[in-house]
Amino acid sequence: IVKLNIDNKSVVVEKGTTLLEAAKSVGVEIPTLCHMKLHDMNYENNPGGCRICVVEVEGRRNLAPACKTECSEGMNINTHSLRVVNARRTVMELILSDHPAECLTCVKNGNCELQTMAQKLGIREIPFEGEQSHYKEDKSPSIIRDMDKCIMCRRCEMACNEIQTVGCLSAINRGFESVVSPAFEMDLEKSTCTYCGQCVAVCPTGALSEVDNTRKVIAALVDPSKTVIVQTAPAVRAALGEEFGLEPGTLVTGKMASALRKIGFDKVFDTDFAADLTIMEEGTELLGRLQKHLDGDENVKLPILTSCCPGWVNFFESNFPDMLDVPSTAKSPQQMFGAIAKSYLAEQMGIKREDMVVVSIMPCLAKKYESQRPEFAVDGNPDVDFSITTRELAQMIKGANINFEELDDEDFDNPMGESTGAGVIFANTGGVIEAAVRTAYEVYTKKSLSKVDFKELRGFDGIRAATIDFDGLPLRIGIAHGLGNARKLLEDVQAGRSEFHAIEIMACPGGCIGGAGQPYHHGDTSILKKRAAAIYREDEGKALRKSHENPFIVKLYDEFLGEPCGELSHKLLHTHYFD
Ligand code: HC1
Ligand code: SF4
Repeated sequence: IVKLNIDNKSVVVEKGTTLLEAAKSVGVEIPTLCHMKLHDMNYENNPGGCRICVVEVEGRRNLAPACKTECSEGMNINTHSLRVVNARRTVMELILSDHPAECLTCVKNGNCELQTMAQKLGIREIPFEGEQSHYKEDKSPSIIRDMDKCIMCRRCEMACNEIQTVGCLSAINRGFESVVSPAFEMDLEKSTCTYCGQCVAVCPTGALSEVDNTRKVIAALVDPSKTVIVQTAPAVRAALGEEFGLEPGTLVTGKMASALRKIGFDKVFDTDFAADLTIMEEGTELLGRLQKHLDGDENVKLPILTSCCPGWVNFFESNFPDMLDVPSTAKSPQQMFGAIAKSYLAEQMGIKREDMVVVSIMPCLAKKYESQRPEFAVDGNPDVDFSITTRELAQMIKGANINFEELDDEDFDNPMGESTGAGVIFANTGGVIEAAVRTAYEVYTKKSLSKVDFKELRGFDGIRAATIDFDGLPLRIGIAHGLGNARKLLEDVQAGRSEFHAIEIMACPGGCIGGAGQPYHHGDTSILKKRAAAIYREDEGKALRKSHENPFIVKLYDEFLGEPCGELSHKLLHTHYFD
């Protein structure tokens, strides 16, 4: 334990605590551009690079970086002396001297930590004439790298290497030339990037951003020959409100449906419907493999792995090419939605496939890439035409001058807008497998579940395990969120020592509620927990909470698909993987 004073407040902290953390514990926020701690997840980026966090330590000649200075007994710290403020301004002016002054048109305008800091420090001119760096722009189907805007905070490296263990981004070159890049300055598209986008989620500037598809969506909306329908992912409703100043965890499902109609979509549907459909297919696949296993088939692939997260799919395709037959073959709900919309629904609506445009609103950057995978198209016409993020939708709503807060709640359209609570909870880590258990239990045991909440599958620990009693059969379930955690479970499967029957994996910390297309959390990961709680509230409030009870899913199988994992389902709703 050490005692010290920070801005005349006495502070008691554990030995080894940095001044930055100690100050925070008494409500003194020392500004920084590079440091980021994801508290609930035990990840910290602390390269000590930006030097914005300098403070004055009584008795020392030099200012000290608060992020790299440990507290010691009796220290007297001043975090805002004139000398400190002047030093911060100079540091900021130097950082800005080689930063493109493109704020007006930058994707991060209004959300940029560099811009906010410049404003906070009252920077009005840049006295240094800096050389501008010029790197090539790198545009993948999901992510744009504009490294002229990189301030070398290294947060993206933490996300890519420590959280995700993808190992795609690292600093290359030296001095002024240094930049964060894939190896050999390769384009992201040629690298092992999974497009999870967690680098984008933590980037303080516009150096890393999502591909903006809103112009293409608007062009489709104004084209009278097109019927434009939209699907909204489960996680969007729990976060969109943040873009309009609402408290994190505010559910805006009804306002979102209303806004989408005002924007001009012809039909407003819900990806949750397709999540219910995914459970029918994936649940049937799980029970099929389980039965074979119980019958003594030694070749059956268990555990089955969920396959709805395209970041995760990209990860196993690159990192575990010897295991491509282990994951479920079920397409993601986004893609199931597109496949059904452009076959069954188009026929019902009496329109040609090529005259229907399917737009998805996703919390995710990898979904942009997923929608462009060639296997998800018929004669070059994609099942999902454009995928946009929660942030892009917020932009469209603001651009259309819609007063979001005052919108009345509206319902989704039918038939593809009806969903159960099981579809909703896909948004949270553990939710996909909980939804699968609700259906698989009833199909397997032929008994009705008295309680559908499987709290043992919920939570935020990176790796979780639970056993569910299927009427005498103990079904062992594993859950991982974050690809680094997934890697650990996968290595067990690869080595033949996994005890699980089924594993759910989502690439983003928290699952889709923590997707990289959601409103920026700026390191405050408590926001993810509030979104998760909102999703469980929506589930609890639903009249139906098991996917197989969704009446429109029942009708879809009766009228069109036949049975889960049947011939037509296989053609439309299942896929295969590539190394
Ligand atoms: Fe997800 Fe899914 S839950 S992957 O996170 O299975 O993106 O929300 O839409 O497809 O349903 C994302 C969310 C989403 C799919 C569903
Ligand atoms: Fe996308 Fe969700 Fe996977 Fe993240 S967890 S990559 S948001 S699908």
